[in-house]
Amino acid sequence: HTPSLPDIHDFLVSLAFQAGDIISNALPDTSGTGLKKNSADLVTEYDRAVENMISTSLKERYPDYEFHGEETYDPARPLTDAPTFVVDPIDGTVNFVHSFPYACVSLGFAVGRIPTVGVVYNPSTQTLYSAIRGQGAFLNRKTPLPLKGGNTEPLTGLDNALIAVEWGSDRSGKNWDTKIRTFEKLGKSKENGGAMVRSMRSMGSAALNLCAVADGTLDLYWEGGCWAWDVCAGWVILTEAGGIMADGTPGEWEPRLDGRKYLAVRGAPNGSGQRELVEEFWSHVQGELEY
Ligand code: LIP
Repeated sequence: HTPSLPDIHDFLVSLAFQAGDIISNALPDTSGTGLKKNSADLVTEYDRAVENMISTSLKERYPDYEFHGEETYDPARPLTDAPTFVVDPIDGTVNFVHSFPYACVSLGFAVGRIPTVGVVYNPSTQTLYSAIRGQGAFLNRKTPLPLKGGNTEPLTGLDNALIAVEWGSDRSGKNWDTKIRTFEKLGKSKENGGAMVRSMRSMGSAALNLCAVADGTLDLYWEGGCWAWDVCAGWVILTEAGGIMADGTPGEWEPRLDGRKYLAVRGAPNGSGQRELVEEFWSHVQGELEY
């Protein structure tokens, strides 16, 4: 029989807590062992151990579903339309290695490439975000998102917005130039042709950035270069909390799960100001992101 979405949600929550235990008891080191392509792109034994635990458990319980995970990704087997678990065992590995408390396990489930179930757990703060498509998003399974204490008023422009952007791990080439020139434009005063955003954060976890936009503590998040496993779970949480996901590249209202360029905006009453904020942001993007 076909497993129900609540069954999948609850199983992902239990895996998130098990993963959280491994992450909390870990003793990572910052010395540079486990570099992937450079000193900003890390993988630890814990990323591999957590992914292995998660994929083994998922294959046992849901043998018919595909698995797409960061540490076992094979470019020859891209994401398909089949029901697929899309998993990042530790999103924010740099933070994890430095014990900066903004890392999480990100467990998504996509059907027809549509993010359908999302579970994101930060063991440092014991914060669980989760959502099922069409059934709302919640903090710690009880409190509906967006949070009452978060910003739920209409969006009125980048000058009133707290936004997240990320450096990513590519530190050269055209994409890097595009990001840095965009960051400069976003921050600069209006008299000098900038957007004068209220402020920008680069906290180092795509999944937690999406959850912060979902709960209303951030207004917007833009990134190019991250992967489906970084965003699948957070995407469901975001949209179930009333937020919208557009493409990181100007003009694209229909982002792809594996498109590697994303622009998330928080919920607002009747979506008030959401599309305008996306368009204002796009007008400041300084070039093409090529992923
Ligand atoms: C990281 C992201 C981060 C992004 C990095 C990287 P990891 O995920 O969440 O926001 O800037 O490029 O993809 O590698 O820690 O799982």
